[in-house]
Amino acid sequence: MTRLEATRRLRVLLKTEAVIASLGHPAYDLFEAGDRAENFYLWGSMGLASSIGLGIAMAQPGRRVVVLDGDGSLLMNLGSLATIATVAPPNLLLLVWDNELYGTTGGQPTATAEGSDLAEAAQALGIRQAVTVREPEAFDKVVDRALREPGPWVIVAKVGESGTASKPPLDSPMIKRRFMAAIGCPE
Ligand SMILES: Cc1ncc(C[n+]2csc(CCOP(=O)(O)OP(=O)(O)O)c2C)c(N)n1
Ligand SMILES: [Mg+2]
Repeated sequence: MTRLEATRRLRVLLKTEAVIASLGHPAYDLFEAGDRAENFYLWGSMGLASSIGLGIAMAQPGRRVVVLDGDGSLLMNLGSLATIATVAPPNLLLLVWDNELYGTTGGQPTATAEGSDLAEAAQALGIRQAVTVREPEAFDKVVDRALREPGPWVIVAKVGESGTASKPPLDSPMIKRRFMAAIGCPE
């Protein structure tokens, strides 16, 4: 399963969820899978998607929040898992696209290529519902569950590269304004 295939599978399950995509390929694939105003595409701030998602989940407990992180990005901000475990927002799903690479910058291997296990790290830090999936059917099943049942959830999806060419507009203020309006936040 490539990251784009997995993102497309997620897209069909989405309703009003806020979706925060980490910079680079995770954001490009989310845009390619289907733009929506509730999508927040990062163009920088590597590592901070999970922190942003945590804040939104805390501010809007009545809305599901999905974070699409990269393995390299989450590794830069691993402490975020401990904060998520401590705050334990039931409406947060952290989906990690683990391609074992810094794909966006040319494919340098990350620590997960050497065996570091991000789902085990999440569990060790106190997030009970943390799993790794590899197959599309298992992905659909656990994501569907995580969108309905209380979290926090961490789903590490082992994915291949996608080669997506399209990108969201390089206009962060517009992306922010549109997103804030879509989730009903005054600026
Ligand atoms: C602080 C910081 N360091 C490095 C970069 C350069 N950079 C942008 S995307 C990226 C790779 C991200 O890897 P990952 O999160 O695994 O996502 P992938 O590209 O593999 O989908 C890097 C190193 C950056 N933008 N900011
Ligand atoms: Mg990666």
